[in-house]
Amino acid sequence: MTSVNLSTKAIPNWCPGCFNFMILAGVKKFLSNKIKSEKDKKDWAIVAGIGCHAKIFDYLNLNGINSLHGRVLPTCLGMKIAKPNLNLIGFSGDGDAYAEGMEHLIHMARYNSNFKYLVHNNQVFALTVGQPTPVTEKGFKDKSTPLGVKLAPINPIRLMLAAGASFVARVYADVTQIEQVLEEAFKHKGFAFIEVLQPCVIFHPDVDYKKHTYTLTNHNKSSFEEAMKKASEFDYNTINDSTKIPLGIFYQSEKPVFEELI
Ligand SMILES: Cc1ncc(C[n+]2csc(CCOP(=O)(O)OP(=O)(O)O)c2C)c(N)n1
Ligand code: SF4
Ligand SMILES: [Mg+2]
Repeated sequence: MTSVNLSTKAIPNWCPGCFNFMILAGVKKFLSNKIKSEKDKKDWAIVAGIGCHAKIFDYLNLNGINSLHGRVLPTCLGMKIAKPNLNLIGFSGDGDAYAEGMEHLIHMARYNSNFKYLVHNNQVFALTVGQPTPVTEKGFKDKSTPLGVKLAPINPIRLMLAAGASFVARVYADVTQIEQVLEEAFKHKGFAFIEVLQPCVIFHPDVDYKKHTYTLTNHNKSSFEEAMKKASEFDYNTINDSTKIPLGIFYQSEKPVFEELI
């Protein structure tokens, strides 16, 4: 552990019980093992979008850019082109990543820039009081959509696999899971897509993902077909007694890194 101060003076103002607290704690635990002195901090940076997830930017005492909604990925890419050795983590919400930022997400799988990307998926636009996003389940109602969502959600894990991402993982908003997946992601050379199931206790409170999750074991993460098969087990739409949500690294492969090609 380190004596480096990773906390800013800002007091987190997420709702009591918000799982963003777990993500923050997991990220800090990971960073505290990597950053041993104040001087080391210059090698690290963070980027966040706009939303509840993005407040993490205010609480982590690191350099970076609090970017625009949906623009975390091009911001990260620019930073990596300017400083290829920077250890960089991007933070998005599901709205940020899969709605406003969708086009960047697909291209980043192709570019394979060497940074790590956490998507806090609470299946709603939480900061703007809970409107549905592209991953909200069919039938979900709120004031903006009183007759309920009519479309099935996208499956971001399948999408990232199809787009050619070289590291595709999903974890629950749990301190140890976050720390461990970041550890693996930073060993990976390239873009690491990590989705975090992060229940929003206010605007999407009824989903008990956790009791349906299980950890991928004996899974061949170099097999694209295996990864697709596992990714298809959960459709982000239905949660019933037989629902199973696999967690872990679905897929990992080697591929050229954009900033090294240029
Ligand atoms: C281009 C743009 N569109 C819309 C908004 C309004 N807006 C701010 S936060 C937000 C919701 C963010 O949702 P998500 O990315 O899922 O993050 P969460 O709040 O759920 O963590 C929206 C729609 C904005 N700031 N900029
Ligand atoms: S609205 Fe939801 S995501 Fe935002 S701080 Fe509250 S519980 Fe967390
Ligand atoms: Mg959200």
